[in-house]
Amino acid sequence: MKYRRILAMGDMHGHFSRALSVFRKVKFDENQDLLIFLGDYVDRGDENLRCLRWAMEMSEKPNVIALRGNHEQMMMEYYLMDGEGTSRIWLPNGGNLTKLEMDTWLKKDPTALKRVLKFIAERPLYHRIFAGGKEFIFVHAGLKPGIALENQSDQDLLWIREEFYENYTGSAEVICGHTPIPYMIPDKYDPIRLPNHITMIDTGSFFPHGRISCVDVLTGTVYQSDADWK
Ligand SMILES: [Mn+2]
Repeated sequence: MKYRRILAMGDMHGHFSRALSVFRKVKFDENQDLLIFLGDYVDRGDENLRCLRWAMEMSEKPNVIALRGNHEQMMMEYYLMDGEGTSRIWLPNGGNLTKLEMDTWLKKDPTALKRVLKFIAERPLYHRIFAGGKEFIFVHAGLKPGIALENQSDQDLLWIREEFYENYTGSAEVICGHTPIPYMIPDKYDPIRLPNHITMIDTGSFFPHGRISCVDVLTGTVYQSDADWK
């Protein structure tokens, strides 16, 4: 299918009003557009479950793909692995706020945990598409250079940073979240495109002046939440 726009939305991190702010501007047309969420719906915000449940709802639509981020990975391991894997680092990395919301929800509806964990487990770790004569790869964190997409480890797809940014030489355009732009360039809240075919779109949703960004990769058009939204 030929899409009118191929849209990628970056890390939300529990800032639902910012997510809604950018989504309204995008005016997503579910019959003509493709929308890919790059993961990290939860943690560090004050409406973590609203973001997660919105992603759950949206992912039911045929033209929406919701990837898994490392924060969903930590959350899933926290509930399933009893102190193993990344489960211990979830709470100190913003999971504490999500956990409080989960506790309240699970008191009211104990069956919700199963649905949440199923949703996270079913999330793809990347999405590849060919459009306009180009190859696009959407992924939360990035790719390990020199390794075929199919052979990438979950660890790299969810967590990699500098090794990818500095050494990636592939011809596919990679669109990723994961590292907030203001960590790389202070006070910058716009997506950036590196010379080696990498577009980074995590514009610091949990920063006081942060934004959530959505990019149409076919044209480079950028949509963003209002700078002063709440
Ligand atoms: Mn993130």
